[in-house]
Amino acid sequence: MSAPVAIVMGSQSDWPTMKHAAEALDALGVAHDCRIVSAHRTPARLVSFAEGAADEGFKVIIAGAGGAAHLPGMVAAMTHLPVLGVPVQSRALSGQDSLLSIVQMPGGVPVGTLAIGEAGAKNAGLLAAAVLATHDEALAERLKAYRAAQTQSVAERPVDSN
Ligand code: RP5
Repeated sequence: MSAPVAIVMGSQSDWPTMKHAAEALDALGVAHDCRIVSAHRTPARLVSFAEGAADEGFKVIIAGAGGAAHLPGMVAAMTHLPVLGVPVQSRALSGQDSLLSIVQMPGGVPVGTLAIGEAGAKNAGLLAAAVLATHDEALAERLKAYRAAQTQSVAERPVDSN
């Protein structure tokens, strides 16, 4: 069976951020396929991926990019699958360029946009799992256990770290 989640990113340089989406999915036992798909450097690969994503068996796509981050919107334009966008933190503008590029989609072609950087990537993985869990009771139970463990890990009082 093919992986239900595709994680695509515009560059190898996005991987240190996007691997947090992969790690969140790993923690929940959700298979995923990670690929570099650049909207401007590999446009033919972008079209091939986005047009074929549903036929490949993907159910949710996570797309991360930085700067003029048109990748998530272009993917969303060519598939009916839900697309979760992750703004990668850029050097020049700290990811605010990425965020605005991804979040400001005109009405009609949605991209569900997460926070800038690692937190956004992690939450994209968790959100993709939550979408899949609506039709997968075992995954829903793993997601509940993940959240319960997270709650348990929070101490009631702070301690000195040194
Ligand atoms: C975007 O340009 C990528 O998503 C990346 O965040 C940014 C910089 O890419 P590199 O120059 O590091 O390859 O396409």
